[in-house]
Amino acid sequence: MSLTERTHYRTCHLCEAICGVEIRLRGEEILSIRGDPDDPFSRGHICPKAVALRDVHEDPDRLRHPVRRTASGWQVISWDEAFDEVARRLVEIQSRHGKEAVATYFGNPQVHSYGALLGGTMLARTLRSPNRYSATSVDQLPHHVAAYFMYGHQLLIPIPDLDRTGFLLVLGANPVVSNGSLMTAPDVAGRLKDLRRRGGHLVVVDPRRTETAGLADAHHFIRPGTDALLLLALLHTTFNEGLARPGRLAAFVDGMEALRGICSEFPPERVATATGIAAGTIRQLARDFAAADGAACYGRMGASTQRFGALVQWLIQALNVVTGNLDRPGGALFTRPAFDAIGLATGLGQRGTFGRRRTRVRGLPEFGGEFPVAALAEEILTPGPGQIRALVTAAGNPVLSTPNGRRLDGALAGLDFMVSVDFYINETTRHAHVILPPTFALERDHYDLIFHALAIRNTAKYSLPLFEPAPDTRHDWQIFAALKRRIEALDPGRRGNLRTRFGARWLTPRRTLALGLRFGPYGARWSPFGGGLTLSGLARQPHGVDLGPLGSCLPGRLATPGKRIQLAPEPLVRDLDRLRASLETTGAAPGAELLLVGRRDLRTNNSWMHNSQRLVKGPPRCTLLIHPDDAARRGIASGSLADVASRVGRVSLVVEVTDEVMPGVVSIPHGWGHDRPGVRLRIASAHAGVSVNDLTDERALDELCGNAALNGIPVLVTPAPATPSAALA
Ligand SMILES: Nc1nc2c(c(=O)[nH]1)N[C@H]1C(S)=C(S)[C@@H](COP(=O)(O)OP(=O)(O)OC[C@H]3O[C@@H](n4cnc5c(=O)[nH]c(N)nc54)[C@H](O)[C@@H]3O)O[C@H]1N2
Ligand SMILES: Nc1nc2c(c(=O)[nH]1)N[C@H]1C(S)=C(S)[C@@H](COP(=O)(O)OP(=O)(O)OC[C@H]3O[C@@H](n4cnc5c(=O)[nH]c(N)nc54)[C@H](O)[C@@H]3O)O[C@H]1N2
Ligand code: SF4
Ligand SMILES: [Mo]
Repeated sequence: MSLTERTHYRTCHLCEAICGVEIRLRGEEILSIRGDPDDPFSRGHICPKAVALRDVHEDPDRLRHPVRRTASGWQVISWDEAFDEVARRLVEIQSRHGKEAVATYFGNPQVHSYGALLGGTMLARTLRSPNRYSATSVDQLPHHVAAYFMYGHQLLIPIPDLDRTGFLLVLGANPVVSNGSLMTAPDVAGRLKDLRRRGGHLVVVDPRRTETAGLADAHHFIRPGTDALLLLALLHTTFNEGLARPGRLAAFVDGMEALRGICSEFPPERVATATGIAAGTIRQLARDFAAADGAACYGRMGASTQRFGALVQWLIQALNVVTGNLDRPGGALFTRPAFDAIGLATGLGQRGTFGRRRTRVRGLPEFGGEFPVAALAEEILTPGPGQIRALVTAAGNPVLSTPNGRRLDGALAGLDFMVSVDFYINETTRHAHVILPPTFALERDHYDLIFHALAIRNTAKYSLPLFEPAPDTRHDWQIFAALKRRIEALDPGRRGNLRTRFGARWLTPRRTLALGLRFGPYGARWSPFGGGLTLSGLARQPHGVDLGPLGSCLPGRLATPGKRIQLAPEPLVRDLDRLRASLETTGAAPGAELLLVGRRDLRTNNSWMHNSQRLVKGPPRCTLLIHPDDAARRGIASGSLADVASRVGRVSLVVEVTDEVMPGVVSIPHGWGHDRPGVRLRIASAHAGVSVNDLTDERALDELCGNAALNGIPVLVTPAPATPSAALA
């Protein structure tokens, strides 16, 4: 019998670049995964991870059925048994200790699955606990804070107009490797080369000469954590030299004079030592930025997960506004996505929230209904009313991804109950009492609710499932829905009235998507036959549709009262005191300590793709990068082992001596450290590496919003006396 060959088109959901892939099959067997040349947005581009979609799909370590932890190991149980047990335990703990005794943690892949996103939100609502955590506070929280205060909604984040800009200034991002973040753009490297080719400029500011810096006109080393000072000095020059030209924005900007006053305190000379960037260089950079025909300043992880992340994201916006580059082609613009969650939310008057509540132990503020995850361990470990006793994790691995992961690791071991919605037994889920494994991406449909809304072009694409779900498996949303129903059955008080009950049942993620598209900015609305987007129409265009470049939409799109941009929001202005105080202490003579920063690798995806042989093969990539001067001073050579110690922990790993990092700075990638007992990731454990988050510090925060400062951690580096095998894997 000859099996038919077929070709399937879909979006790779692994990172934010949303590349189109073409998957060729014979029967159920995947023959090849390539870039889809007919995807109008990615035009055939993919990275090595797309091919590993197959490895995860076929991974024998991937769970297909619920399991319960027993004294003699993991026991497969039925879905009914699993759902009943989880619902019973959660309700029991909440009725005994209060709603806040159950916490949730949602990880990054949640955002890459519309079903998981919508379903998870429903479950969290049913749990009614204020103790909600997610990967947001080890990532992009400062972007939301700046957007909330300046533009009125946490999701109103302007996106650099990468294909048309004349000048891209990049702070603390390495999109050539990360493939872009809060800037969905397949093939960033190609687009940056195009930028240079059309005469545009790329300048990168980073304590490491990154792969992105390799494509730039200029790269400047910066001392970690000092970007806010650099930005203030750039703004100083802009104001001082008459380069402030907000143009049409001036009609709806508040706070221009206040900002000018603030910046007058920060001439380039004042910040040169602290930042490590010469005053003349800062001045010239400000002039070049202001002179460009369309310029965008863009900052990501390095500019966000640091002590002054929110200040940095605010001042990046401010630079774009003051130079008239916000909301203009070639600058930074808001998107107009086909499913417009922001439009929906602002239409309903929802703007987001900040500081409505504080964490019990340390008093860290809530943002958008969540607490900073740096507080999770102490909320579990500290006895007293309100203590967290049970945890629901979904699509996350906080033991490897949040600061002082070892402490959290220990805290999870002491929980009364933990359930994880995940298909791997990893460093976090090994602590669960029950694991509920969802289907993997190839068995479900896909639409990027979030990343279309953060893209450099407006596009839309809907992918059908490639495979039928395996027998007796569940999608994420079905797992969440089943738990929700059982919790409500045990505690009918949470059910709501008839209407909301019916709504919750009827409004599946797919129907929500269909409605959102139909009544979105390009939607068919009530018309059954006329033009306009519908879900079924999109399904017939498997390469996706192009909806055009980003366009101006201000002031209409603003969600602030009176639709005005707030250029000097009070909470951010107040936080400058902390920055001023830091200026007194930074730039002092270098001590024994080095500052630790992170990095990413093309063949990783945070912590969870290391069980693919093709992604981990080759020399170890979890290494310590150190400058030759710093290495020589410590008697450390390339290939040897070094001990790295911080306030909270110590790791040993292989050294690479390189002048690509700034003197005084060392770099370790995150997402490694798979050698913990009980982890069932055979390939990953054989290439374990160490977890950088065993060094990062839960006390190191952007204190304004509680985002973790994962970069700029002081560490001591010494030659390692012995050779732990894990570090060599
Ligand atoms: N291959 C791959 N791609 C990914 C991921 C992955 O794990 N692997 N993860 C995805 C996710 S979840 C995200 S959020 C994005 C992140 O995307 P990016 O932000 O582009 O990724 P990073 O490589 O972390 O870049 C951060 C940069 O900041 C620099 N840096 C550190 N501290 C400072 C500082 O104080 N100031 C300045 N100016 N720079 C600093 C670091 O040296 C590093 O080069 O990547 C996504 N894409
Ligand atoms: N030091 C340091 N720490 C960092 C960073 C850094 O740059 N430096 N980066 C931070 C950033 S930007 C992020 S986003 C976080 C990520 O941190 P997390 O979101 O906590 O963890 P991930 O490593 O993304 O793990 C994702 C988990 O989801 C599971 N999974 C994958 N797909 C699905 C699915 O469809 N459904 C379900 N239910 N589960 C799924 C995987 O098996 C894995 O267990 O890490 C952060 N931590
Ligand atoms: S860049 Fe991201 S979306 Fe594109 S193929 Fe690689 S992992 Fe997938
Ligand atoms: Mo992230």
